[in-house]
Amino acid sequence: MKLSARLSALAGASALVVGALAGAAPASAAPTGATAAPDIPLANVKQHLADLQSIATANGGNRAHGRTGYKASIDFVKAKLDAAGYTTTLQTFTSSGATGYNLIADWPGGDPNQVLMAGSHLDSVTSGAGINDNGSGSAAVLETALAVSRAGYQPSKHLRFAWWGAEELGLIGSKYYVNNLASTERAKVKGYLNFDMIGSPNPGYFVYDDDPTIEQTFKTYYAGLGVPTEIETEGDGRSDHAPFKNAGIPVGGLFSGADYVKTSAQAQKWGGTAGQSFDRCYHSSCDTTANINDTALDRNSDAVAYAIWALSGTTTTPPAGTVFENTADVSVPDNGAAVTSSVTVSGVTGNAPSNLAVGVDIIHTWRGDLVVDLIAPDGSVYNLHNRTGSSADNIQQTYTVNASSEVANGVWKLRVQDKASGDTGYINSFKLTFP
Ligand code: DPN
Ligand code: ZN
Ligand code: CA
Repeated sequence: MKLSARLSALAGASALVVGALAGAAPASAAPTGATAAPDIPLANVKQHLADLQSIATANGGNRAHGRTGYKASIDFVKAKLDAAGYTTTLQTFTSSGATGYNLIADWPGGDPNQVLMAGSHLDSVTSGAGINDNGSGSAAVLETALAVSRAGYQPSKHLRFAWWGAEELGLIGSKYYVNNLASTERAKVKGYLNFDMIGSPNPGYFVYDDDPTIEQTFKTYYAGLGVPTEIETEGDGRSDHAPFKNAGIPVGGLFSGADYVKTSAQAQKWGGTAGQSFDRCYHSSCDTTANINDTALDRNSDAVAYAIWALSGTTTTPPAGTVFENTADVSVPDNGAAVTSSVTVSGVTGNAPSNLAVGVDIIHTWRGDLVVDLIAPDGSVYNLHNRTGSSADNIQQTYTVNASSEVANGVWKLRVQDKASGDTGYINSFKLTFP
C-alpha cells in the first residue's frame, strides 16, 4: 500500500474514534508499526555467488539448462531454503530434450489469496558461469528469502520466491510455471518482481516501468539513497516477468545493464566508464565472480528486500492509544439471551496486537450472573469473565487480550449473557485500545 493510501485509511478510522480520545486525530500521525526492511549483507550475497562459481567450475564451467551445473545450482539454493523453514517445490519440465527445473519456495503464512512473488533465473548460458547473468539476481533473492526467515517476518501477503530454469532458451521455465498455474491460482498473484542482472561491472540503475506501484517502490528506495535511476529499455519482455505480465499480473524489477553501452551522461551520474558496455562479459566466459560491481550488487540486494517488505503489507498499527469505543447502552435481559455491543476497527493493516486492551463497563447488580466474551471479527471467542465474583456488582475493568492471531480490521463485539434470574443491568460502554 502506498503511504498516502495508508494515511487515508487511518483518516477513515478517526471517524470511528469516539469517547475518551475523540479528537486525538490518528490521521495526523504516521503509521508507527511498519517493520523496516533489513539491510541485506553484501558478504552473504557474495558468498552465494562464490558458491555458484564453484558449482560451475566443478561442472564444466557453466550452469546451463540440461547440464549438471544447473541441477547442482538448484540443489544448492533449495537446501538453504529448506533449512530456513520454506516450503519448497521442484517443478520439472522438458526443453530441448533435457529436463529443466523451477524451484518455488513459499514462506508459510500471510493471506493465501494475496501472493507477492519475486524471482530470478538461475540458469547460465553454456559459455560461462553466469555470475552476473544471473547469479546476481538469484543470490539477492535467495538472501532476501533468508532474511525473511531470520526476521521471522509475518507480512499480510503470502510470500513466494522462484528460481527459473531455461530462461536463456527463451523464458522456458517461467512460461511453464505461469501456463501451468490454474486460473484461480493466477488470480491470487498480486505482483511479480524480477531480478535479472543486478551486479553489472559497469552498472546502470534501471527500473522496469510496468506496474506503477512497484516501479514507484523501487524509485522511492533509490531516491532515499540519492542515486538516480532510469527506466529499463534494453530489452522489454526479455526476462521472466514477461509471462506474468502477459497473464495480467502486475510486474516490476531492476536491471544494471547488459551489452548496451554506457553513455557519458550515464557515467556522469553513476560513475563507471562511458563508451563501454554495462557488462562486457555478458554471455561470455568472463562472467565470473570478477564480473561484479559490489556497490551495485549491494544497493540492488537491499532494494529487493525493501520492495518485498514494502509491497507485502507490513502490519501498520494506529498511533499508540487509539481508542475504538461504543458508549451506547445495551440492556442485558435477566437470565436471558446474549446481547452484544460492537465497535468497528479500520485503518489498521495486519493483525491485532498481543496486548489489546479491552475496556468493559457493565452496570449490573450481581456480576456473578454474567458471562462476558470478546468476539473477534472472524468469530473467535475470548472469554473475559465467567460468573465469578458473585457478591459484587458491576464489571468495570480493562482486560488485556492476546489478539495477535486476529486480523485487526472489522467488527469486534462484546457479548454479555445473564445466566441467573433476579439481578439485571446493562452494558454501559465497550472499548478497544491499541497499545
Ligand atoms: N534476460 C537477460 C538474459 O538473461 O540474457 C538479460 C536482460 C534482462 C536483458 C533484462 C535485457 C533486459
Ligand atoms: Zn542471459
Ligand atoms: Ca440476573
